[in-house]
Amino acid sequence: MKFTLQAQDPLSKARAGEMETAHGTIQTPIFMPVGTAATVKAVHIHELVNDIQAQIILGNTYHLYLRPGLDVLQKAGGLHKFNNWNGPILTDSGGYQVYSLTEVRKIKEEGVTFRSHIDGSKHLFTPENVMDTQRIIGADIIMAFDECTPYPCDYNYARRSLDMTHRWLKRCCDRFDSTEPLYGYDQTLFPIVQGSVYKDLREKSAEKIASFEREGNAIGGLSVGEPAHEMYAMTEVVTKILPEHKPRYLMGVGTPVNILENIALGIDMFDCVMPTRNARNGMLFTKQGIINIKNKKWEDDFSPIEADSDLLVDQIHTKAYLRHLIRSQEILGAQIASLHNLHFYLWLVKQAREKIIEGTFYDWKEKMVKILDQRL
Ligand code: PRF
Repeated sequence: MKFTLQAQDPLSKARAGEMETAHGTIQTPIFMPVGTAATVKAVHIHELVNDIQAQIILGNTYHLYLRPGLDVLQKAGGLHKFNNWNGPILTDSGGYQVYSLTEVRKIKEEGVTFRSHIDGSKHLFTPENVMDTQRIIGADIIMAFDECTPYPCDYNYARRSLDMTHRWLKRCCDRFDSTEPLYGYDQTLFPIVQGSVYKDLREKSAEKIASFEREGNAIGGLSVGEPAHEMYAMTEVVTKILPEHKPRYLMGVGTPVNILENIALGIDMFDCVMPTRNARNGMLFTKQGIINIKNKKWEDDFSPIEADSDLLVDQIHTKAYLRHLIRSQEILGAQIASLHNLHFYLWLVKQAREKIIEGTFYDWKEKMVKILDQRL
């Protein structure tokens, strides 16, 4: 993987860059649609490619390992062949899903034992087997196995957890570096900074993570319920330490405002279920602000979903129609709203990139934050 910095905003730490992966080039800052179970929920690959020009999607080790399982994925020739997405894929390691989705789990030095949320069966994830699994999935960017601490988190727990995440990282790197890609496409491993909301732990973790000298770095453990100002404070502490010339990925973030503020702090990559999950409940992100399409206000509004959008479904369908579909729990409602929201998120990061290149990012960001904080 190669990362080139192309521009830096004069009034913030925002940057524009380009990442070359084995399955194609990504222009940063970028948002990665979440495709948990080998699909971006309710969105067809054809739409990702043609309607919204997604540049990279995310997959989840935890879900893919449980279903369809490694046997099927390996027989398919990897996830790219299985779902026919030919662009870059990043997989999360399961180091978050096992904590957020499973109830019975035990975290030990060896790894994490948990019960499947699907059938209750018992499994063990270790730094080593999670590397092997991501090799089999065939992701271009694979994530280290970490512990994402909850919020709030006791200082001593956060410190001990962090030390274990660092020991796990060494084991991840050893396994990754002694194995090869299975399908002829290069893969790269990103380590993850943790440390809850404690400045000294974040600094210690960022220094440790940087010392591994991988091709990119991630920040985890944020957007887990802490106030936004604490998230921004931690991003700022960490981006000061992580190397300039490597991509920085802030995991699981966030709202449009969170994304803009973190771009301003020097983050290059984001992912979040918000645009797709909230779409299914009727929350729409627009250039004018955030809408709940289920509101009575839209009952007889026959204007397009978004008049100045270049997305087909925004043009040909009305707010009243989408309101009806979502309220009736029609599958098509989820499809239209998900595509609309992903289109908005990708528009937002593309705009950010253009403004950074023009040197006008900061003022534009301030203006957009005011608009996107509003609920219409
Ligand atoms: N670790 C991993 N994946 C994640 C997170 C993390 O801390 C987060 C936190 N927002 C989202 N996804 N491995």
